[in-house]
Amino acid sequence: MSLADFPRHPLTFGPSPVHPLPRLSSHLGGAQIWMKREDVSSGLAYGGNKVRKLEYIVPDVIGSGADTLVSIGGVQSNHTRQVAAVAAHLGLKAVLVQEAWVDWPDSVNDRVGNIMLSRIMGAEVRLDSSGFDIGIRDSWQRALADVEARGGKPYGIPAGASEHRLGGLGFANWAYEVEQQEKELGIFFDTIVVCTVTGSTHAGMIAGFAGQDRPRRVIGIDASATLEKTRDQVARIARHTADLIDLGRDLRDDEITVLEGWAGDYYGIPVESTLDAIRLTGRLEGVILDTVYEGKSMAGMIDLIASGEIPRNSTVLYAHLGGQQALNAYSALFRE
Ligand code: 5PA
Repeated sequence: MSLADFPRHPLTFGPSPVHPLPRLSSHLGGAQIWMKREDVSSGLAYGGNKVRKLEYIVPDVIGSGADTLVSIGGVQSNHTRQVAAVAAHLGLKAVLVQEAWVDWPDSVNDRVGNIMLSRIMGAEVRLDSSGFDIGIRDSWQRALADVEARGGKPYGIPAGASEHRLGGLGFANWAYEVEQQEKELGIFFDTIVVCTVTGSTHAGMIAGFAGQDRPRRVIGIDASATLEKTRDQVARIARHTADLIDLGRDLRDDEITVLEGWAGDYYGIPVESTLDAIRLTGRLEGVILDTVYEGKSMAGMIDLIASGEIPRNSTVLYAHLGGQQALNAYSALFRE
């Protein structure tokens, strides 16, 4: 099967916008930087990268006859907010396990931003004290069993929709979309930069780009400081997705690049380079990044350009995956 043979339930406005960042590019004195905007590509609760993944999962949900989506993430998970929005849009219920992935002292952490939006959209939100983990969790299995026990029909979506059989397809499609946009713009992005945590965004891109004629670098920036686990998960999902879409060859190890150095010590805790990258992008371009994900991948891209690791004659595409909704839980960091 090729990607086009998989059913896709549109949840986005169409291809996500692509635009240059001229002031950031000239500030860094080198590579031409463009951005592709998953944060403004859907009308469902501010969108983000999970909406695109869910486009390929929804047909399976509908086919299963489920009445409740059950998913999991941290208290400020963007993923669970997008699951809540898609459930509302489809007329389904949502049960969301929100774990204590981030030891963050902000007193409104469990009230504002993503979790507030999920509550507004009618999701059943369950706070759980477990820490960060991208694997399959007991609390999620329990939530699935509880829905069944009360007579519902649950459909499980794991963290970030990554450990789902179809989780990589959305961003394989992103790679095709980029190729199409390049033709229209008369441009070629030789380097893609993307934030990586549960892995299927980056993995889907790798599988999608691997089938294209002209090679390019897809650089994943680790944002959770659990590098080995992340790298394994990205490799596994990339290979699985490549098989699903009949790539017709094995992915090479050098096609799977996850770089560390900008996550700080913990998932969800920004470090100085994160805050610098957020301020720089805000002040030069009026584009907002968050403290958990995009601030860290932007910090990585800035350093890679400054060091020449991404050459000055490169044309770079930064994937903006959304996530600004969590910023209100980090207000103390931006008082000055
Ligand atoms: C997330 C994920 P992957 O999980 O597919 O690697 O994507 C990383 C990522 N940027 C990058 C933003 C804004 C994200 O929300 N978020 C998770 C969540 O629960 O929100 C899955 C972790």
